[in-house]
Amino acid sequence: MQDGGETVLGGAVVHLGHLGPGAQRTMVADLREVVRAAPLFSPETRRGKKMSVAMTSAGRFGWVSDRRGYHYEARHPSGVDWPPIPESVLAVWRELSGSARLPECCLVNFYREGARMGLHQDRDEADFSEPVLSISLGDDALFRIGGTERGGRTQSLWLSSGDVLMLAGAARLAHHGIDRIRFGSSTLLDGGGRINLTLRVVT
Ligand code: MD6
Ligand code: FE
Repeated sequence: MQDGGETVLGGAVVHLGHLGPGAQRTMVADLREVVRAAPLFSPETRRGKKMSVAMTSAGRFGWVSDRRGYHYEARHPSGVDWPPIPESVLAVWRELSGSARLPECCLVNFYREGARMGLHQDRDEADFSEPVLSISLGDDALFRIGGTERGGRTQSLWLSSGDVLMLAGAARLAHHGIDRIRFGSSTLLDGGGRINLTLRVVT
């Protein structure tokens, strides 16, 4: 572990540089196995627009988006079970989440050049007293966070590889998104890009 301290942005707690280079590489190797079992796909929004981010999941539930809207599914679109959440990822949850439960979904978001994620809330889970924890790997990303209500003031922060961000308590339902990535800013992933993992208790 190589901790660069903590900062708070709009109620989100960010553990800067929580994962050192070795831990990041181990996690990427574990994620290659996840993607081999459950390949990345590009979901459509409810309006039928392709998302710029490619996704897959690990755990008991995976997060999917299609014409029926956003929801959790017990299987990958190919019909296979989602692979288990890697131990290297669970270790971060155990260390930082403060939760007595384990995550039931690890959503894997992959950002290629030009990918972004619009402002949204994570609200498809049953228990908002459980935190959502996210891990950034690869290229830097401009993270934006606002309040629980739409349309308020927002604040931004560049997230780097190894940073861990937590939405909990009053910030659990804050709007947030990724405006852009600095493609090629990290050498962690061959070919560049960014991986973001979000860990959630679903039920
Ligand atoms: C991303 N993150 O960093 C998008 N959600 O690519 C999220 O959507 C997110 O960072 C919930 C909690 C933390 C997050
Ligand atoms: Fe989110």
